[in-house]
Amino acid sequence: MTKPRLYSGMQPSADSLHVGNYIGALLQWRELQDSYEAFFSVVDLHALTQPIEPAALREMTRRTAAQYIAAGIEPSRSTLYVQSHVRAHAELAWVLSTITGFGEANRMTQFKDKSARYGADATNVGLFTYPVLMAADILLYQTDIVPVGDDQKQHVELTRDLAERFNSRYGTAFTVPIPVIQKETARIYDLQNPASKMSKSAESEAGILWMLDDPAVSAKKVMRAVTDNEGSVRYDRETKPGVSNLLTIYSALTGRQVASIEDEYAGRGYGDFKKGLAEVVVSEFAPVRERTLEMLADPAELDRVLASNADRAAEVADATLADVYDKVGLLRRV
Ligand code: ATP
Ligand code: LTN
Repeated sequence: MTKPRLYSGMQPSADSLHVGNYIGALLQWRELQDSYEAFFSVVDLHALTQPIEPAALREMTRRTAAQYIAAGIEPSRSTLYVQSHVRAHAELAWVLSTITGFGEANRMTQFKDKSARYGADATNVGLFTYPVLMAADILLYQTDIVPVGDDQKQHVELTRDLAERFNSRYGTAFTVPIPVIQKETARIYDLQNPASKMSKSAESEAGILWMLDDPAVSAKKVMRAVTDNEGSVRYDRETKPGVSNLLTIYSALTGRQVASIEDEYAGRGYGDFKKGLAEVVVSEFAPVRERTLEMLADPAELDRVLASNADRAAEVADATLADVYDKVGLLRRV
């Protein structure tokens, strides 16, 4: 029996992924790759919408791919590739842009936020059409489910609208995908500022646990995490956001229930709790970091794996694109 298809991706916008990316995305991807035919991309074309040095982009693309693999995405089982290696993405995005309303694109809140932050002159058209490229990513693979964070839900809704619009205007070419939104418990906050989510683009590094941090640095960041004055290890997102965030990380990395961790540390101080968490973090990420660095030491081998996965992806993507080109009436080249 054929498995349903899954698609997801991340931008190569930092040298290292962080614990939020790991818990909120990679852990679930790894789990889902058994029951789905999964496609995971490093969306380098999307990364071009932000100012980025060419050499740095190349390096971050390899590093992101290596971290997917080190975290357990298996390139022999799932198709793990670089978006720009499959030309159909840019081509389908063009066709989809011609059925996307200007007003419809203009309602995307991520674009509104980012363009407000940068100002009109620093905002490029690529940022505006970003969700259309994302729709192309998803629709090329006849995707059934798209696991994403809450912030991407609107983009997947747009993808559904575009798929339905195309199918009814030109005949069915696309599977209409369903967004699978991660639970609130999968949201990780900044260790220094537990009101905002841990983010690659945060101003200070102190609250971000990078997957590739030296273990001693990770431990130090955990020990310095912001807590509160109450002194009891207890989950309460409202009044104890710092401690609750640490409990979430502890629970996600060990698979233990929050209540059992609370019990273990009942009557003990935050120092003990943080020491325990630092050990958990280090034992989870030290091997991931080592595997990543090993792969990065042999970039030619990594590039070969990415190339063969891109071939596999292109086979699926090209078939969808050919069907779309036919349906909209582009003359077939003989
Ligand atoms: P930025 O904040 O700079 O946009 P980011 O760190 O949020 O970057 P993305 O590339 O937007 O990372 O997200 C990649 C994946 O990681 C997405 O599936 C997203 O939902 C997930 N993710 C990112 N940050 C967190 C977080 N703090 N907690 C849980 N999941 C997260
Ligand atoms: N926009 C997403 C990254 C992304 C994606 C996708 C996610 C690009 N294409 C297709 C799922 C499916 C982000 O910023 N996290």
